[in-house]
Amino acid sequence: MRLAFITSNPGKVEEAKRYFEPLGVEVYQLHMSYPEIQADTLEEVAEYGARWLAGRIDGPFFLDDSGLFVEALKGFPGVYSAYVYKTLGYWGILKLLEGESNRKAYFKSVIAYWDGELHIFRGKVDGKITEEPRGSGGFGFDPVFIPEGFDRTFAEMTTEEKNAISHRGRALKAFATWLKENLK
Ligand code: ITT
Ligand code: NA
Repeated sequence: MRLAFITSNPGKVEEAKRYFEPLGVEVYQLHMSYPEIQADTLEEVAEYGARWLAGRIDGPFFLDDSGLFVEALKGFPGVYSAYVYKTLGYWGILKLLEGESNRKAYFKSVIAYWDGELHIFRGKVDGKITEEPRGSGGFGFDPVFIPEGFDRTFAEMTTEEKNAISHRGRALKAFATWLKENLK
């Protein structure tokens, strides 16, 4: 089976592939833009996108909508993470947190899988925002995020290490486990 991952982000595809190879499912990147609505939750954004794409793509596909939620910023950038990353980058987050001692944050991923019906899988990881960026792996906000129980940023980890604990890794694991049960 071939499974399209609708995303503009090759880093996400890199993380996803490893979960499906063992199932004999080939995940490939399909860069197709879809409307990312302004909504309060990642779930709404993911679901709207998947339903919009459903009429336009043959075969099963999935997409992932993720966000970084910073406690001291009342959850910002959250659903605006992609926009904030493009405009301010992770430096913008460090700047907003200057002098702030509460560095708590979490990442959340919502995967929407369409196979004629919609299936939603979620993952979350708690952690904190660094004072300075560190590491060159991963993508996005990885250089400024340290997951709970670690002293390295996601950007200082291998893909395997990040996957084992990350928001996306957890959502992908739930998805791959479900798919294994439901593949005919
Ligand atoms: P899509 O085409 O799949 O939407 P995107 O990069 O725009 O790709 P999102 O809207 O889901 O993805 O992501 C929101 C932002 O959060 C975006 O700037 C990402 O780089 C960042 N982000 C998402 N997952 C991340 C992760 O695992 N580590 C670091 N940053 C992440
Ligand atoms: Na996006």
